[in-house]
Amino acid sequence: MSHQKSLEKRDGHSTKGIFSSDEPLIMGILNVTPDSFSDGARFNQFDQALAHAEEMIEQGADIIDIGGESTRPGAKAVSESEEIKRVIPLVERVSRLGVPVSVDTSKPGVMRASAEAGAGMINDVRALTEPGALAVVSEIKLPVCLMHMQGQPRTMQHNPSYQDVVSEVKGFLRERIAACVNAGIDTSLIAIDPGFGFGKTLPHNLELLTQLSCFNDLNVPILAGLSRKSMLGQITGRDVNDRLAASLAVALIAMQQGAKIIRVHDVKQTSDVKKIFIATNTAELI
Ligand code: 9MG
Repeated sequence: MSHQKSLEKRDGHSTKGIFSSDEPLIMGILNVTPDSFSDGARFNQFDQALAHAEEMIEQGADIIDIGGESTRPGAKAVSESEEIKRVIPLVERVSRLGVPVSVDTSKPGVMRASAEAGAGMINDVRALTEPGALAVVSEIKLPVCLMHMQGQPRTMQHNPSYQDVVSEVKGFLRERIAACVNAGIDTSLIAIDPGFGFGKTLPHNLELLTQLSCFNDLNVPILAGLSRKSMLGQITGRDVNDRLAASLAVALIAMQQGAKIIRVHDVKQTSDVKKIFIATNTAELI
């Protein structure tokens, strides 16, 4: 059965089965922060974002990840009401396009509003550590991705330090899975993410990538977000808009290590990588 068919439908929206796919899923990134648009007017931003979501779905996105607060190093926080204003109308509209919408947020109020607007998943870079977040996700019963971050976006790249990055990140994620289960969240609704670039140096990121398969024994799907990240610029010397080849290379490495969701900007090209990965991993060919 194809992964599309394996996605369950609830009230017209694909939800629970989001993590039951055997094939890697492509999560297309849709940022709705003011700096992600060519024009300042809000209605124009909405139209541009919607058109971008439609394009990514056409190109093979399995999930659209909508975020209204930048998590880049040095980024400023936004209020809950501003985040709701930025993302919820789009969540409502994009949810009708036939693929699950994930909402990249750490705020319980945004999580609840997203569920009401038809979102199919929560992507939390703070792994539900904000007060009230665990309770809301337990109540709304949406799949959730728990990401590791050392520090906070504004300062996280100042001096990241670990004794053993893989075991510390894994230990944190194991604890957060346990916290979710204690709060009543079913393990079938949980995914994890080591958080490439979130409070990590290049050697930390490389260790996590080359040992990503170590996270498989947490028995929940792994999400990997490496697309255009600065670690790729550090390796190749290329500017953020010139990191496609590097992003595709690390997407394939992540798939080969067992990542089940790949968060990317370049959906069309990553879809081809996924096809190559599937073709070289199907039983008939082995
Ligand atoms: C929102 N966001 C930015 N980078 C990310 C990453 O690597 N993983 C996840 N889950 N979310 C991210």
